[in-house]
Amino acid sequence: MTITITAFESSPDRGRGLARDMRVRWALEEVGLPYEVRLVSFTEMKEPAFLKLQPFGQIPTYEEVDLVLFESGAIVWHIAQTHAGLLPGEAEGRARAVTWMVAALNTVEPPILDRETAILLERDKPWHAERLPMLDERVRKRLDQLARRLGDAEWLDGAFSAGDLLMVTVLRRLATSSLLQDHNNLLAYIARAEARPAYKRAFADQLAVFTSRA
Ligand code: GTB
Repeated sequence: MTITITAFESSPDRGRGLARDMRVRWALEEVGLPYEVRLVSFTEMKEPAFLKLQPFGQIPTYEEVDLVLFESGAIVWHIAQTHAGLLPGEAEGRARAVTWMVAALNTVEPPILDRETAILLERDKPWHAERLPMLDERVRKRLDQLARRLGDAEWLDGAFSAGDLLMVTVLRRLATSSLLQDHNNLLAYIARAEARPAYKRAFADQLAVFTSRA
């Protein structure tokens, strides 16, 4: 069974693992599935052939025999559901891990994205300076809540799960800001995840796309 995913041919993050193919690569590495990567340009992503795979013209996509998936969360969930290593065996533990997957994408990521979008695309707007502190505050609130819940635990709910995988990829988007600095436990949580061999393999592979062209 060949699995093929798509990733940016030229990622704006220059291989820092911030684009969403990183989640899928990492999940595949965690469960030990081999995969191929098809690199796509921004132009290709908007062409009809790609839109058949991903109606919004975005990476990542996932192809496995006749199955085509998009949405990084759905792809990670599919991988986690069909292979051991990313979800607990018992039903309640699985449901809690899925809850953390959804929390990462639905509750923690949106304010982080709003802030990122404002910084990248709205700097020239007359209201930018007034809006940014409000966006910072929304992120801070989520980080405070998450840090309180994580406490001294290693992972969000027992053993490492797809919930941690998604949460860490979301938190990493704040790496260039100072917002994480107030929470040593979140910094340690991210570092613990980044130390996993599967994470390291996934990171190295996506970085190689950039360094092989530099
Ligand atoms: N909800 C979808 C999912 O989770 O799969 C969102 C997919 C998505 O946003 N894909 C982005 C994309 O294809 C790449 S990951 N954008 C091109 C477009 O929309 O035209 C987002 C991203 C891009 C770049 C960085 N970076 O350079 O730091 C970080 C994150």
